[in-house]
Amino acid sequence: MCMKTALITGITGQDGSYLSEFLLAKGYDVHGIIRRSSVDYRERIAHLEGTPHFHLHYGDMSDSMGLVQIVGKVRPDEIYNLAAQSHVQVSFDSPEYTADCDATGVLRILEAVRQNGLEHSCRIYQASTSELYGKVEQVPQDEQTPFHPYSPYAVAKLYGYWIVKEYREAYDMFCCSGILFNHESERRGETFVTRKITLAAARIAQGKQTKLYLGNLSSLRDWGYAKDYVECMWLILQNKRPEDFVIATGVQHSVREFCELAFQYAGIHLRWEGEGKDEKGICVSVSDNLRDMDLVGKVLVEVSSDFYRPTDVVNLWGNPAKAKRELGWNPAKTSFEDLVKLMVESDMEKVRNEVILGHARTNLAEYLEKGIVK
Ligand code: NAP
Ligand code: G4F
Repeated sequence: MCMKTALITGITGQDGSYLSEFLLAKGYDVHGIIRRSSVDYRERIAHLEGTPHFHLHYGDMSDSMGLVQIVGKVRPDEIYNLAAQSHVQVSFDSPEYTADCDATGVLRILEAVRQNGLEHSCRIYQASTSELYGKVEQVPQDEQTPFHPYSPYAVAKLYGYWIVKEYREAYDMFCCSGILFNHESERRGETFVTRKITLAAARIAQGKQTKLYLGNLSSLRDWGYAKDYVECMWLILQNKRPEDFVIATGVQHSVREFCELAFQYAGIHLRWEGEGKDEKGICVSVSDNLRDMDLVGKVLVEVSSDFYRPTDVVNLWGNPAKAKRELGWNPAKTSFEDLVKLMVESDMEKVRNEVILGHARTNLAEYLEKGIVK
């Protein structure tokens, strides 16, 4: 069988790293686009570098000339466009950059394919998002639910969604959007709420942090496991017809519930007191191994308005019926409980083995205070 070639933008991200592993295991020749940076820090794909069939190219979603060149050189059978400024809160601070990367960037990829004459041979997956539903008009959300984007990030991604649909219809290209609901993992960026919580729970349980500050605890999400979701990206491109799919678990939880369970897996039982910005998570008991840590009765979680957004999406809940029926994808492979557990276990281990570089990255202030990093 002839080896297929895939090009992944955003290969250094959470999803890019899992997708690379998935495609390499399927026998693909995998090419990825990375950004030049002053620090060569590619933690998520370091284990793949130097292996056969894994290649990296410098490029940027804001640089169409570079993208045209890479696509022309690689001549991929499949492109997975995962690169994005993916943080919703950051999109309020950098709206123009977010639009350039997340909206116009999609157009640049589509045009790079067309300009290299690959529009009828190359299939394109676009990383779309449940954020498109935004200020939701229906729960749960499926492929027919109207969009109501509610952040600069979501507005940019909406352009990506429509330009993909437009190129599919105008030029008969096989390009599709996966409307993915939140998916998390041990490799999730540390400022997304789930990872922020599991890392804090692990650090508090090991005496390396005293408190966790969060924003809206009542926000509801449909959280799945990233490793399960990359399979679906691939399935969408193996489908007979180019179509868009909602990818979700169909189960919804609040930030508060995620937090409570994560602390529980770290050996800390929380009780909630107060409401809104005055709500607090207080330690009511600890597991035997944490008994000498003096945590009981202490406030470990507080709300800070720093983490509130100008407009927040608060009720995401996906209906994955179409993906289940037409792609044979199993949305129930990893339960919410298993997801939280595997993230906490991984962070417990990481915090235990924190080396100076990693520690300085997550807690520079503490290291400066101790005089280890000048
Ligand atoms: P992520 O961890 O933040 O990774 C984003 C990737 O995009 C990184 O490799 C990053 O490179 C790259 N990137 C950012 N700006 C770029 C630019 N200007 N040029 C080239 N590369 C650039 O995100 P993720 O969680 O893996 O998500 C992957 C995609 O799915 C994103 O498009 C995201 O918006 C979308 N999505 C994610 C979720 C989710 O819950 N995870 C849900 C729905 C949709 P650096 O490493 O250099 O920063
Ligand atoms: O973890 P989050 O930052 O993820 P968000 O905004 O849902 O975006 C993620 O999922 C999208 C799919 O729906 C992707 F398109 C996007 O790229 C990204 O991967 O926040 C989740 C919820 C929000 O309602 C937020 O207001 O948690 C709430 N939250 C409460 N406290 C917090 C915090 N979010 C963050 N990041 N930090 C907090 O302290």
